[in-house]
Amino acid sequence: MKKILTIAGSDTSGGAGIQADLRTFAKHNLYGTTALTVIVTMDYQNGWAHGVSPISIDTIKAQLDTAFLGLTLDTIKTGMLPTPEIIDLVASYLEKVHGKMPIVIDPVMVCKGDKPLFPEHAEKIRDTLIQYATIITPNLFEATQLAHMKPLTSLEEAKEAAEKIMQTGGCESLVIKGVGSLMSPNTAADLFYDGNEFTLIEGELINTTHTHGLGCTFASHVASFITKGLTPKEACIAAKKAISQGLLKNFALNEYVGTLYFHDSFEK
Ligand code: PXL
Repeated sequence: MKKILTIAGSDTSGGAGIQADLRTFAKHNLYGTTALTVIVTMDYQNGWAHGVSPISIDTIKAQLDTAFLGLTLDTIKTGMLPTPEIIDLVASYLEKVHGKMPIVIDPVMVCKGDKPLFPEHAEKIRDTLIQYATIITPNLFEATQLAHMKPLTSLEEAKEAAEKIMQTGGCESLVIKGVGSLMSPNTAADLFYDGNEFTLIEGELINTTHTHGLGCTFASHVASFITKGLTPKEACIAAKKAISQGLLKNFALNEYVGTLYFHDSFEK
């Protein structure tokens, strides 16, 4: 059975993080293994404010040694890496396997809202991590930060951001999620770029705020489809379809947050 290691955080509410990752891998009949970087909690009595508790470096290292030394990995996916030290540690492990297996980096920078988890988060991810990626999956905010640009306002600017990220970061490919919201009329398009050509991946526009965990789930689908033999571009197209199906059946977790349903199975 093919194995994916997710190096990511625990979302106690269950919609995002390793909970979303493992659920998605399972839907693909892939074996998920984890290195937990942080535990995220939510304060129900305080507007669902997020608490972020990083795991100690020693414990993360022990988990990474477990996976890298003790398991035969096929693919690696990263999610929330909440401190510069944790990013450095993860990068040192990715360096060892760079070129030997696909690496999918979801450059998670915020928990809720638009405040990065620490100052210079984007620079740290860009300068330390992205060079090892087969593909990175930023949303509009993350792409803006990684490209060091003002908030993106058009598809042309999104393309400029993609080129900048690739030049400075050095990833093999990237997909900027949600560029359709910059287009008129609004669409649900994502922008894939492999350094040569841009592909606009259109999806169904589904009007809901129940989108918690969407980014983690998308990146996990991408990692899963790549593990099953699709190219990064094909994987993004397939992941987009899977996400649309999940969003059509979105549901509320409580009055603050809702998430997407997970479709029963995703064959290639
Ligand atoms: O969606 C970003 C994200 C990633 N990882 C974890 C999270 C969240 C958002 O809450 O909790 C663990």
